[in-house]
Amino acid sequence: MRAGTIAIAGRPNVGKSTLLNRILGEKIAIVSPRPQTTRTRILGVWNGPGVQAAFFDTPGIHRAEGALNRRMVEVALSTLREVDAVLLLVEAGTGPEGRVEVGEATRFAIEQVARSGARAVLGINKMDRAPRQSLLPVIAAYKDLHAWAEIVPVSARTGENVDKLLAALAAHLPEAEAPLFPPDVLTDQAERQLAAEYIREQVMLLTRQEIPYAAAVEIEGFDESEREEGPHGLLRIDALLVVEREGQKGIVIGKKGELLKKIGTAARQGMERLFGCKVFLSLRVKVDERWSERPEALGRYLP
Ligand SMILES: Nc1nc2c(ncn2[C@@H]2O[C@H](COP(=O)(O)OP(=O)(O)OP(=O)(O)O)[C@@H](O)[C@H]2O)c(=O)[nH]1
Ligand SMILES: [Mg+2]
Repeated sequence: MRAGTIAIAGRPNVGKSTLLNRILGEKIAIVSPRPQTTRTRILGVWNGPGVQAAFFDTPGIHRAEGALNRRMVEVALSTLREVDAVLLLVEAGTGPEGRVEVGEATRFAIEQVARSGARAVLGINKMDRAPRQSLLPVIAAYKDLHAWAEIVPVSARTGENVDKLLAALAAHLPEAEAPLFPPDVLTDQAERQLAAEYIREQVMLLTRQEIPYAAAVEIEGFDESEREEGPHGLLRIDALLVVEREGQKGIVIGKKGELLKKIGTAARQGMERLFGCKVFLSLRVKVDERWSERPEALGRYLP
């Protein structure tokens, strides 16, 4: 068999986490239309016939400013150096008049992959948004920018070509006597970490301006004493939504607490699907002054 590790890398917002979820058929990585949604590396193990691929979803590679963003990019770049192969994702988009423009941010990400020396497959994501006839020029624009092992257009949203992409990646994994992970391992995230991420996802989706980037989530309680599969099971989760300034606290709570309630309800519904039982979520807000700029605070708030 073949078994190995694959980093899913690329600039922010190209669909890395969406693709991981699509490959696994399970939502283990949060997704939002905002860049810099993923803050840490997330393992997702995929088992196919004669192959096991351990994927690492990574934060978007960008020219980072601030302690939090620098830490995120470090995580992505160090993962590139540790894996058997890299899947670099870019977007299929074309510019005005159908011209293909490979932007500076994408070039920077390609440069980092080249530097890592890893074998790289290029995935051109969001092909559902691109007219068919534009795919060949897009491929042509990327072809000579790096010595790609393969180039595969794909849609993480619709699933088109994901099978082709998996086959292309599997071919570049080392031969192995045994899989790296037991067949029932899906991710390395603990359930309380997934719960925190589901809450943060709703903050990314439901708040604006600087709030999504000022928010972190801490799980204080995860009570499984009444947990069982099905409609009678109950999971009690106590969570803290951490923001950076007093003014942000008022904003996320909202008028009569409405915004916080909306965040909590949406997150709870997602968790109930994920955990397969009822969830009672208590969500409160705490201020930790400028946590994202303090390197020592990052260890606490990054899963
Ligand atoms: N049309 C289309 N949209 C997609 C596709 N894949 C992802 N998206 C959208 O692109 C946005 C970003 O998706 P993410 O999966 O969060 O992107 P990411 O690369 O993980 O982003 P970061 O974690 O911020 O680096 C979301 O709004 C997704 O719904 C796709 O194949 N087609
Ligand atoms: Mg992501």
